[in-house]
Amino acid sequence: MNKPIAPELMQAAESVGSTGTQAMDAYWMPFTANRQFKKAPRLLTRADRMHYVDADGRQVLDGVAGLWCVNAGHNRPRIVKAIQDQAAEMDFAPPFQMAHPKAFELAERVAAIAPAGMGKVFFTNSGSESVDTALKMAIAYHRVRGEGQRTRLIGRERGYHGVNFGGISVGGMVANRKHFGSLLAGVDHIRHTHDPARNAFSRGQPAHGAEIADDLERLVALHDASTIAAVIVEPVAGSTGVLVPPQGYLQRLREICDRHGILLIFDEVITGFGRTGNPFAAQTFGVTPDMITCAKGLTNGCVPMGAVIVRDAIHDAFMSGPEHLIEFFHGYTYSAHPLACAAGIATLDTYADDGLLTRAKELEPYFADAVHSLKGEPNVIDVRNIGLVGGIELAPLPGEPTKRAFGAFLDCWQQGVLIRTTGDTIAMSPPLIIERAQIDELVDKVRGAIRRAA
Ligand code: PXG
Ligand code: PLP
Repeated sequence: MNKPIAPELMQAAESVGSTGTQAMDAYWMPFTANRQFKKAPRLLTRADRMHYVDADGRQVLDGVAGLWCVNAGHNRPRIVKAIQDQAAEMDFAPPFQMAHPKAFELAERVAAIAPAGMGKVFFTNSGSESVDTALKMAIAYHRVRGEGQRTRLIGRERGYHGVNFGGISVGGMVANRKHFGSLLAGVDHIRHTHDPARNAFSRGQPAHGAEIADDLERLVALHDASTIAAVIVEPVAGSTGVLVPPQGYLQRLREICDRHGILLIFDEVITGFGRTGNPFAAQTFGVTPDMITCAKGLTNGCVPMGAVIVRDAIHDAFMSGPEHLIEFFHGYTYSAHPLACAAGIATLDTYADDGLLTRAKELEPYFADAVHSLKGEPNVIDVRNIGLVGGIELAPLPGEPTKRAFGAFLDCWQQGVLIRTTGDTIAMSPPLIIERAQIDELVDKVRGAIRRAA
């Protein structure tokens, strides 16, 4: 299914012009070393299926699904056409006290693939907005039930929950927090699950660490459960370097939350839409949360969109006051944007046509063999995998953390492969349409880069 990029596309890419002529002063780039980048820019100009084309006309194999989002691969005709048609039919519809049919249709479609009992869908425009929406919803939920003192939010060390104030407050990445003042009040964190001493080079879920979930009991003892609204965790932590939950850990977290009336939120911005071999990681791990935050793969990354998928009972608790009153004072101008809804519906159609929401399960053994073949390469201190996600942790260069992995990233880029690095971990999360030969190509080029980074 992955044909090489057509010659006419290649030609068009070349005509875009390389990096020399474009003024680059005005664009302040996100999460980027701006000055370094602008000295040697890496520009992408086209994409099709498994490949990008860069500004010099080179083909680049996409090893990260853009940024963990293009799960069906690039430039899928059905999605392209849906967006084009929608743009011509209706550009925008106000989402407050008004709606359009595709918003309802997409919500039904998302609910249909969500875990049983999670039948309500609130739309946002990104993962960060989904997270802040879910946190607000959790606090408001307790309030409408008469437990307004449950306001505390619990995150986890090494968590990533986007960049808005709620998300960085419950998040656990120091660089994303330390510059931004006092953050939200009333937040605490449970321990992360990364335990290389016991779990290095585990295939799939590590054997050790279910008991780390008991750290939530420590916070209950400290704050009292009656003050805690919700716990938010990524089922698989992506941005902090692919941390797969230990066997039994999520079950234990669920039990503790249930015992204390605390809501459990799974942040599935990365794991949603097939990444772990099921529509959601909740299904892969057999644990149903109270809310799922998602984004990215919801529209195949084609139009910004996120969502919070909610247990029916939580939604229903809001539906108690007078019918003419707004139940939840929250929403975005672009919630359920028509272009995003059209893209989302066509994306789910594409996933269904190609069997992509379960394809990662079929490919997992092959992918696992490939990434674990990197064990023994220089400075590889851990390999982690689940579904179509792989993390390769390298020993940092002495005194220069992140540099070795970033060197490998640049090396891969030169070889025509796009990967992601975070700290000294290389992350791979290719589009779910990847073929076995392309897994080999991806891992072989990463192997070469790791050897050269030694
Ligand atoms: N939660 C999780 C678990 C995420 O992975 C967000 C929230 C925020 O989503 P938005 O759409 O606001 O970016 C994310 C996003 C990386 C990387 O390289 C990962 C993300 C974003 C940027 C880079 O690991 N994940
Ligand atoms: N700031 C101002 C002044 C606004 O009027 C609005 C929305 O109306 C916003 C921020 C929020 O924008 P959005 O709904 O796109 O998140």
